[in-house]
Amino acid sequence: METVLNKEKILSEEQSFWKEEVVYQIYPKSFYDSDGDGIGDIKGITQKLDYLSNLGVTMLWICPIFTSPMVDNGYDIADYKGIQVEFGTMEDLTELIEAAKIKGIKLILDLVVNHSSDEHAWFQTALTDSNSPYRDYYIFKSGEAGNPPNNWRSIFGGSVWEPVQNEENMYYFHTFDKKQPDLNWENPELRQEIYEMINWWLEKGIAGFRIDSITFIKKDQDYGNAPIDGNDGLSSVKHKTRNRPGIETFLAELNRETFQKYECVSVGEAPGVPYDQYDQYIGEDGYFNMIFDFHYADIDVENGSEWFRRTNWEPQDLKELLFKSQTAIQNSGWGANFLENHDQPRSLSKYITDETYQNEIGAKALGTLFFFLRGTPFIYQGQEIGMKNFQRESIEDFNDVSSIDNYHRSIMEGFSEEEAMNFVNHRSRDNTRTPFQWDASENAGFSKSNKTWLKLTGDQIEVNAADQVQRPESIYSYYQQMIQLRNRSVYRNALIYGQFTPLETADAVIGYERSGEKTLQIFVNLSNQEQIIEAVGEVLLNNYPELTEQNHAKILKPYQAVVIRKGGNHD
Ligand code: TEU
Repeated sequence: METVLNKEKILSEEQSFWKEEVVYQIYPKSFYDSDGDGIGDIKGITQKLDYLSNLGVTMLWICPIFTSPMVDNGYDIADYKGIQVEFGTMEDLTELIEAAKIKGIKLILDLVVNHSSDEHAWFQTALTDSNSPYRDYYIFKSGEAGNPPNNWRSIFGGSVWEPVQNEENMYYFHTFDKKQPDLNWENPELRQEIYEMINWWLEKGIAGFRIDSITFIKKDQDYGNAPIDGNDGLSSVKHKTRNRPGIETFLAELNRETFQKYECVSVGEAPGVPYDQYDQYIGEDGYFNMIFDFHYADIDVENGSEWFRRTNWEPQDLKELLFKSQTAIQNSGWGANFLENHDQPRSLSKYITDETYQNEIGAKALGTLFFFLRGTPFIYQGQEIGMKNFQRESIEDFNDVSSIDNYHRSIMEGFSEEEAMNFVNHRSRDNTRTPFQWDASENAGFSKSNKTWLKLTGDQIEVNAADQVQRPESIYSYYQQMIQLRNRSVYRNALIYGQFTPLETADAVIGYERSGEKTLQIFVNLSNQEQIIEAVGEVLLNNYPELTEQNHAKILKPYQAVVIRKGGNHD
């Protein structure tokens, strides 16, 4: 495997606090419900800080908690400086920030500025008064001969254009749901309002932001039609609005006016950025400290938002994508590594293709694979106890707008209802949004009442935190050990700042090296067959009780994963 490494960059690897963090992502609606309304809340997070601190994480990313009609569970913000009632109050948030700080845990929030909610005061004014300055905070356009201004399809299905009531032939633009109108970044006043809001939050003492959908803020100003790419006669909005020329001006300004002024962390959600542009995003003067790369997260579908185009991927494909990603990021800057998030299915169900191993062995193997990559690891709630996808039978059981859209689009593309349901079960964003499984009880200990806003996954008897925290060989305990090894052992320097180098292995094994003062090798067998590896050294972490040696080689059992200190004791 050919790897081009920027040696100078690696030698001068700069130390930064955000490179050393272990981040835990919280979907607040589903984490812990402290007041019995069936919806998780901020106090619920504060009450579970011991659990998080015992796990060893050092930073929390909390998905949107701002005032919102909750059409997209908070990614539709009606007041950027308000807290959504069911999540609690600003006092609750301040209390959480303080309590977390005592435990050495920082907090980052979600910054959603590609769009707002249609219930935001700006949009309401824009709608009711077409002469108001707020009209230009959004994107309004006249239709063409009774049709919308163009043929773009929104990410959640249907046209990106929604007719404006009581105004003939007038539409507003939305990349996502129609209740999420896009903000018009071309307007300098709007941009200043956004920067002021960001700085207001940073002054409050949060450690930074994860920045939502940020590659969508620049739209091709011709607003021209694009080639039809589906049976609905539309063309994905991505072609003309994702990472488009001109975005560099907005992103550079955003960085200059906000993040750069603070000792904060900025993590961009940046799908659609080609590797040859990573320098601009995460290079020395990059717009962000790090970005999420989705190239391998979406390995099971041809296009992240079209779940009916499933692929038949092999471990070798994942390996190639992963190495390509790591190499590109290493050449430019720093990455944010993840197995799961609130938009993805559960990793055990996605990456472990033999169901027999969608268990503690499989979960630890995947943990090992991602956790020691170069970059800051992000653990998504429930991943550390091996939560899996559900199997729903009716589309009625879904809350996620994208699941409902993909179900109907699959049928429109010619698939049966059964096939459509199968696609949605595999990919639904609800898979990672079900209530956290705290214990084996009927509501999994998620809420003080028996209510839950979303149906449980249902396997809390086998998979729950109460069982795992007290069991030394559990997935949770294994994650504790991984965090310990990365952040608090003599291998810290190698595992955080060390160089990433791919290793030559059998197709089904992913192997890589992290080298700093010491050198560690990570091997993960992603198949249900035994695989031979060549490695010499002390085993530091293993998801099986032992590692078989045979004629100077080592044999990995199905889905076995090991971390080895290269060369043994004298290295
Ligand atoms: O998601 C943006 C988005 O487009 C993702 O669906 C992305 O394309 C995909 O993950 C790549 O595989 C963000 C939020 O994470 C999501 O929850 C929101 O629904 C969306 O923005 C709108 O705010």
